[in-house]
Amino acid sequence: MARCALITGITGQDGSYLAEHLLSEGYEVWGLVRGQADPWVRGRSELAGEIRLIRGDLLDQGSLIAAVERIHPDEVYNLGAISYVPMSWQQAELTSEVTGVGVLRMLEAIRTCSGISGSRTPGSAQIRFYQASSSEMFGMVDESPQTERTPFHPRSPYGVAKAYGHFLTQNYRESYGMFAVSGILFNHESPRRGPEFVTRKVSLAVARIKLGLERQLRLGNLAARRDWGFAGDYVRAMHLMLTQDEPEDFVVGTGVTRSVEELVELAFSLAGLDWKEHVVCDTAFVRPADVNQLCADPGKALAKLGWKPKTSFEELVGLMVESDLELLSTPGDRRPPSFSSDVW
Ligand code: NAP
Ligand code: F7E
Repeated sequence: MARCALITGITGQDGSYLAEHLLSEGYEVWGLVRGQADPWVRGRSELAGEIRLIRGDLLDQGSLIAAVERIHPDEVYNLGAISYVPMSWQQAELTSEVTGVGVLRMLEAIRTCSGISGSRTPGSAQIRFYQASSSEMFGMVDESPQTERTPFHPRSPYGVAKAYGHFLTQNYRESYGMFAVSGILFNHESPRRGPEFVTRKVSLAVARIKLGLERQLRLGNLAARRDWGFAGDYVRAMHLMLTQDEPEDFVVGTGVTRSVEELVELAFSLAGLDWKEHVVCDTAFVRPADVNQLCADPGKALAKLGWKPKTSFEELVGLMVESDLELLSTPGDRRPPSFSSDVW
């Protein structure tokens, strides 16, 4: 029988790539969707019609229990979150509830549906759980590169909420013997990235400027450094983590760090533009507390998972610029296709 996976955050960047990957591995894939509107995966997946949907919300414990009871998944990937760091200052309580306490609700849904009670019973839970932890937990780092043992010093309500979810996942593993793991993923991007994140903001602006639709791009901290990889590569690591014999946490990144300025320079040059003629620094985009630099040491993932990234930074930025040039050059209705299946 096909293995069955439930993905929260199916409408997001990673949800779509993970769903495609699991479908290609022969999985039955379910996605949790919230709200009343007819959901769709923002045209992100050719395979949208093959994904089954169930209604639920990380704010609503009952809906998560009902989803797990209905589907009986072999694996749960908790990707749902408020994931945009600046929003986490504007809606700190909501971020804590969704990105942080949402992890507790999902773990509790699995625990209760698996009939696990107070005592530690190793291996008793059949449902394997993946938590989308983040390099934002490292925050203000005093060692580089960062490993699974680097201490956390989160710099935003988002980073704090992720640290809570991370420790809780570890705690449920240790308390109840659940197969619950965290992937500490560094920034990963794609043509499906939300337009508010810096890579996509830049690739969209390059396309607009190239096509004469705009002249200026306003950005915040150009000195910030990130370890940027391709989302399509990173979802393979998520899946590999749930196929291990023992539940363990892994850092996933490329091990190479670049500044926002380097990103901008490359993206503009790919379109034959000089970034200095178009980019303006605007304090409106500077954060109350930024993470100045992050760089992964993915050594454990390379050695134990046999995972490694296939897409270079240059290829990634090229993909994004090319995709946005095509997107903005194409006239007509680019509304994405609907899911063909019903929503539970
Ligand atoms: P994303 O594109 O922002 O997607 C977030 C998803 O969360 C969306 O599907 C959204 O659904 C869903 N969501 C929001 N509130 C929810 C709620 N109350 N209940 C259920 N679902 C809810 O994020 P992503 O880039 O794919 O990232 C996936 C996960 O990895 C997130 O947890 C993120 O924090 C984490 N992460 C991302 C990165 C990265 O660089 N991309 C790095 C480390 C960790 P709607 O469409 O309904 O809003
Ligand atoms: O910012 C700087 C900004 O918003 C990257 C999320 O997926 O990765 C992501 O979080 C850097 C920051 O991503 C602008 O100050 C400058 O230093 O693309 P970002 P993020 O905050 O690193 C982690 C791993 C996650 O887990 C998160 O969910 O770029 N920057 N100027 C700017 N950033 C934005 N967004 N917009 C600017 O104008």
